[in-house]
Amino acid sequence: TTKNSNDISLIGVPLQLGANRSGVDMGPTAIRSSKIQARLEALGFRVSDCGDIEVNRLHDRCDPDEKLKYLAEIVRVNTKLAEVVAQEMGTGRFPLVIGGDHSIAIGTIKGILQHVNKLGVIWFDAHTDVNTEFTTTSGHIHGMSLAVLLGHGHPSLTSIGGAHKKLDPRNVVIIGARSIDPGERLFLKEQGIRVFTMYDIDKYGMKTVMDEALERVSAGTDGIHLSLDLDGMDPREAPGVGTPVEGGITYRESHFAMEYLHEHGALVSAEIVEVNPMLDVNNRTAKSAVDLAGSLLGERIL
Ligand code: HAR
Ligand code: MN
Ligand code: MN
Ligand code: MN
Repeated sequence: TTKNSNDISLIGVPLQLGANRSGVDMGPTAIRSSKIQARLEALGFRVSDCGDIEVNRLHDRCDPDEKLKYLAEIVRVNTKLAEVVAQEMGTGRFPLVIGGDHSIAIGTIKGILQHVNKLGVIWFDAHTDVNTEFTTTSGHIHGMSLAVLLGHGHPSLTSIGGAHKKLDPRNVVIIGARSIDPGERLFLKEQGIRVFTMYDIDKYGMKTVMDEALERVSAGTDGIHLSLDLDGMDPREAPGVGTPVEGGITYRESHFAMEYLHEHGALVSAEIVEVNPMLDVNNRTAKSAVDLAGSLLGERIL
């Protein structure tokens, strides 16, 4: 694995089809403009920017009743992404994927699973993204990516990178949840996934939450992946997201989580998703994303 790698591969994925809302496809540009590369280089990393995975712009409206909107193109992009992530990781580099909507977690994590057999995942998000085509009310695939990675969902999604490559629900935690659909509630319960909702963060504090989270994602695993959906943060501090939900994680709580995760070690990869510059205020959300990436990869206050 690439634990403690000094080399980072930055991979952009300007995909919006999983959210069916324009703007999030400009996330990689906004994050690069906020100087992510210089920021990581200042920490001593050698960063190579792999550029963007090509996405075909589909301007035709799809059927509003469709339960898997833009499935074919999302499968194609994620298949390519999984290949690129696996290839970069195979040369000992740390993949840092910048999106794009959260459906790209499918490609990112399937790519990582080619090298890390038992992977722990921290899913930082206001949502839980465990719908399937049978439970979704929106048809948006970004609301299904975690279910797919657990082996549940449309076969053309679950088979990306091999259907046997999947996450163990015991090694997955969700932090920051405050918008969960009825079908998702049932799924999370059946799968036994530990969800730290905003109630838990308020009640126990981020440190206690992170202690239990890290214990779960570390138990019997070979590495940890962070899937960072910026809508996990409070929309006052991260307004540039497609599906804001009030009452979120503060700027400081988010940073503490990143710093603490870095201190724990074992991080093998990360992705930053759902930054939508069209909805942003003075680029605040892209800047937050870069600040969080800094903390995650070793920046310290003192
Ligand atoms: N649960 C809703 C759906 O499935 C909303 C989903 C997601 N939005 C995200 N993902 N940004 O975290 O449509
Ligand atoms: Mn999400
Ligand atoms: Mn979300
Ligand atoms: Mn199952």
